[in-house]
Amino acid sequence: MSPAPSPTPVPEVVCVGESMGLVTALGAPLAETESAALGLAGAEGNVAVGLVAAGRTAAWASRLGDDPIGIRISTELQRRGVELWVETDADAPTGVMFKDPGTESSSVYYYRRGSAASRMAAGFLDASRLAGVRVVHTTGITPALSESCRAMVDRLYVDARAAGALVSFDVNDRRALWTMEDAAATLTRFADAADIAFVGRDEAERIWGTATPTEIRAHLPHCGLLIVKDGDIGATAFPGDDEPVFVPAPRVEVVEPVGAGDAFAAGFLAATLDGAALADRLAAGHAAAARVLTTHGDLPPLG
Ligand code: KDG
Repeated sequence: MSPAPSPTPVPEVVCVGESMGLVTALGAPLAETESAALGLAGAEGNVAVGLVAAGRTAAWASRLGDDPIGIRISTELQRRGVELWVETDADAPTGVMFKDPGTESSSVYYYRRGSAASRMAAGFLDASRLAGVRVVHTTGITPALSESCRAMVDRLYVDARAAGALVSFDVNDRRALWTMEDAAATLTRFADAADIAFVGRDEAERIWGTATPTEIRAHLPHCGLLIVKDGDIGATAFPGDDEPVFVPAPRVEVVEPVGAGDAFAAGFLAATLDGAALADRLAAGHAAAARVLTTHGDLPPLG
């Protein structure tokens, strides 16, 4: 009798959110350029890639259109070792994003309303699939996509907890997606309820008016472990009632900043799974972010 097939191992982290085709202007602004690079973007998919690059196992859960951009995204994520938990939608397209790159900040333009991923809804991810998963990661982009996505994130928190997984949430405010009022309230709710939350000091100031890491902590008192990133200065972790831990950022020559926050989250979560000390987890976040800051893509270079 042949042995029973071994069960598929459960990924350590499941990252839930939209990935899109990415068109980046080359050599001149989008309005003028005749050349562009075609790639992919999407915060949660980027985190899954970063986790795999750091030696962990990760799945990306989302929906894609039945189109070449969807195929491109799934092929690229799979090539980078990410497990796909993906539904294909025959009636809605894969979203696309255009980018005018800049060293300080890049301008982005979305063509994602009504996308296949925006149709994620509560129950999209069957709770039973989360058994054995250690971390479920999503970002503030996902609840901004649609009402049904927001309900999906609410359910995800409940199902992840029931499965014994940590909930990780990166605030990632994307101004173009929703009103400030909606963002401020919804991002507070999800960040405060997370086991691990990441937020940029500057984005927190923009959405909540909180100037310092301590003020951000006071705004999110219930979050299990709050990480406040302050650009090239460094990052502070606020663990429960314990003293905060600050680790300065390494000096790097920034080529393009988009994707660095995702890389930071991936590095931090990978070190968390390794059981590293808090300062080392922050340092791992900085090191991963530095690799993306010094290149043009959203993703760490292959190889
Ligand atoms: O996080 C870096 C980009 O990939 C990301 O901003 C794209 O998910 C994205 C979005 O919605 O802007």
